[in-house]
Amino acid sequence: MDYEYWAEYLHNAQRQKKAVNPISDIEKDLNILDGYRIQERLIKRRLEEGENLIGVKAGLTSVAKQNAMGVMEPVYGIITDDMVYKNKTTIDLKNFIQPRIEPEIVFKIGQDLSGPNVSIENVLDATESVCCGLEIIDSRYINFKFTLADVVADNTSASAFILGEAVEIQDFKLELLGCLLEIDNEVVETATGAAVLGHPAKAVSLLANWLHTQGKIIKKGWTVLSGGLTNAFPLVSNKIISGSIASLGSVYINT
Ligand code: OOG
Ligand code: MG
Repeated sequence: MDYEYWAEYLHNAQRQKKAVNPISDIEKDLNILDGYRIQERLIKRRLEEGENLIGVKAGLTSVAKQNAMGVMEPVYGIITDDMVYKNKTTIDLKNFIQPRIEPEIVFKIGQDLSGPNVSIENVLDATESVCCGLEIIDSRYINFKFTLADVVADNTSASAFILGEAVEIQDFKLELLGCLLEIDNEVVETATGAAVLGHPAKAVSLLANWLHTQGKIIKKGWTVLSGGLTNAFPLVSNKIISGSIASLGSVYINT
């Protein structure tokens, strides 16, 4: 399989803001490892174009998402500085193909975190701060239709994210924190931290353990998106979207 070809295929779709057919339509045997090989090449291109890697993201970590997408396993992607949008600003939807938004608990890692056997406690010990985040996902595939391997190749639909104020990790229980997603002051989705694998730090631990199998670690200073707590909500223009997490505060954007 020509991984470079498929990386270019997805890279162009993103640059031209034009959704494409899933790779698995052509590559019938595409598996998850192929997906990661394509993702690696896709990211390499973005870094060569001047973006900087700032962390990683977990996806499909909530039951809501797993059911919505019909898959069971977490998937992982890379985040870069180009994906960061400022809190309380207006987002131009022309920069996206079919954006959707989801609230997430985001970790700032203060010490290298390497597998195997990373536990929730290890993650919390290595965490410098947490914050409320909104992730904008934007599949490069027509109508968000893909297999698990396809979405891995597409860097797990990573597109943009907005971070709230960093909060030092204290003795609050992340799994108990309530979360609201509001559009024009109307609550459209609710969840608790436990919606992500029972505890959002679980997603980070799985990510560290998976990276270990690839000879990689989660590095000090990285930002880690632990996965959408709710279903993702389609973004349309002229709305105010806010995500709030108890004890962590709120993030909002205008479209
Ligand atoms: C894949 C990305 C999932 C999350 O937090 O679950 C993700 C998708 O749903 O397109 O970012
Ligand atoms: Mg997400």
